[in-house]
Amino acid sequence: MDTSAAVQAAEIDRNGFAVIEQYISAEVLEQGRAFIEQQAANHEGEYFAIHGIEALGGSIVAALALSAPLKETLAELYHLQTGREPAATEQIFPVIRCLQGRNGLKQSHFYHFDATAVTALLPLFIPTEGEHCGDLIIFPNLRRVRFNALRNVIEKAVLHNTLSQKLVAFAVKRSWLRPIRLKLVPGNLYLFSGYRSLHANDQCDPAMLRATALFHFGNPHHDSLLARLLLGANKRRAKLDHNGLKPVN
Ligand SMILES: O=C(O)CCC(=O)C(=O)O
Ligand SMILES: [Fe+2]
Repeated sequence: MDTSAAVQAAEIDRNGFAVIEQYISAEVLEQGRAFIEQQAANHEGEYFAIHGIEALGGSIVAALALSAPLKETLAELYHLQTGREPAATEQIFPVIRCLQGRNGLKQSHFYHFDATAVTALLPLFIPTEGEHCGDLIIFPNLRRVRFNALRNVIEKAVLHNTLSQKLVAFAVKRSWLRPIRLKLVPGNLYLFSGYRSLHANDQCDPAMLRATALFHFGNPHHDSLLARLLLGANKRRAKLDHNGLKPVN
């Protein structure tokens, strides 16, 4: 077994996250930033996200999503967390999110569980000035990975609806709840169980850019029609298949 994955899995269970410092070199970070800057120029200072390997084609984020070492780490974490092997066809689903402008504020404190068991977050641009710098906020490991799709859907309906999201955001902003707040450092890789942990990002100054790459891996409900119909809205909106690739026409 990969011992570093075992250590990371134990840290995720105990502390809610694990971090690999300087996961990418300064040079690769610069390439990632250049890609973000190019994309940001097309979005007039407002929030945008790009989903899937094809849409991210040629970028360093797509290259990481296709890299064997990252896939091995995430597959091992999936195995350690769920006791099962991921589906043989499972691929990493990459996303970049760029918060800026007023719309960026609306995308903050948007508490959710991910569809996939393992989430790796690679910050590319993080504001360093001001009261709010877009910290990652995590309520770690609130639930177990469910292999029963119906149970997952019911749990999500209870924990994960507009009202509960607003309540959680309200309570966090008033410090009534004290989740983990991670000050993100560009180039580090943050690992957590997005499926088990309610999470969101804190807001940041609308004049600043906050850009993160997300690598989602291991959908426990990959073979469930029910889950496909009711969940995975992001991918449906982006007209991508489960693995983030354009379906063949
Ligand atoms: O950008 C972030 O800090 C978190 C984004 C996230 O949780 C997601 O895209 O699933
Ligand atoms: Fe997430």
